Amino acid sequence: MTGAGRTGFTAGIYLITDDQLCGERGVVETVSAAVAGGVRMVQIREKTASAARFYDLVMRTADAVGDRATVLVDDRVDVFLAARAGGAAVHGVHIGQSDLPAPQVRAIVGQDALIGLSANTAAHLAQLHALPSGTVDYLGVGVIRPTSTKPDHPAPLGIQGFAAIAAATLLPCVAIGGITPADVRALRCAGAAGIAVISAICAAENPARSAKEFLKEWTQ
Ligand code: TZP
Ligand code: MG
Repeated sequence: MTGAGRTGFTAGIYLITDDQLCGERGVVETVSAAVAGGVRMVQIREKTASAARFYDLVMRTADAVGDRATVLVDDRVDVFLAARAGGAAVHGVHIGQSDLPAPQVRAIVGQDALIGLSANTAAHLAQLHALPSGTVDYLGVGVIRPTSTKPDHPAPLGIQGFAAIAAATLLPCVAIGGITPADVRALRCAGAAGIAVISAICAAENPARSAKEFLKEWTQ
C-alpha cells in the first residue's frame, strides 16, 4: 500500500483521529498503537487546525503508519494533495454531504485516490447512484448510536437502520457513531464492510488493546 495508488478499500476496523481525545499521547502515537492492534484504515480528522498544522500531522501520521494501513484525509482535498506532493503515502479523502461534491473531488484527486462519502438517507443514496460508477469508493453510514464525539449528528440509525442503508447500495458501508465492541458482530451481520471509531480507541488507555478488542469481534 505504499505510495500513491488507489489501493482499494480495506475492510475491517477503521480509526478516525481526534487530537483532543488522543490527549498527551498525541495522534501519531495513538494511530501507531491502533495499527499495531489491527486497525487497517486511518482517517486523519482535524476540524480546527490550520492547514499548516493539518498538513504536518498528515505527514507525520502517514510516515508512522508506513504501509501497514490505508491513510485518508478528512474533508480537506487540498491537504491530501499537498501531502501526496510531499511524498506521503496517503490514499485518499473522506468527504461529507456539505463538502465539495463527490464528482468535483474525483476530478481534483484523480482516479488513483480513494474517496469515502458520508451518507445516511435514501436521498443520499439516490444522489450517489446517479453518479458515474467509481466516483465514490465507500460510504460512511451513521450514526449508529448517539455520540458526544459529533454533537451535531443526525438521528441514530440503530443496527436496523444501518442494515437498510447497506442493503440499498452495492458500495461498501462503514458503520460509524457510538460504536463499541459489543456492536461489532451485529453490524457485520447487518452488512458492514467496516467499523469506524473515534472515542473507543483515541480515548482508550491502551489504544492497541482497544483495537484488538474490536478486531476480535470483527473476525469472530
Ligand atoms: N461522523 C459520524 S459519527 C462521528 C463522525 C465523525 C463520530 C464518531 O465517534 P465515536 O466516538 O466513535 O462515536
Ligand atoms: Mg467531513
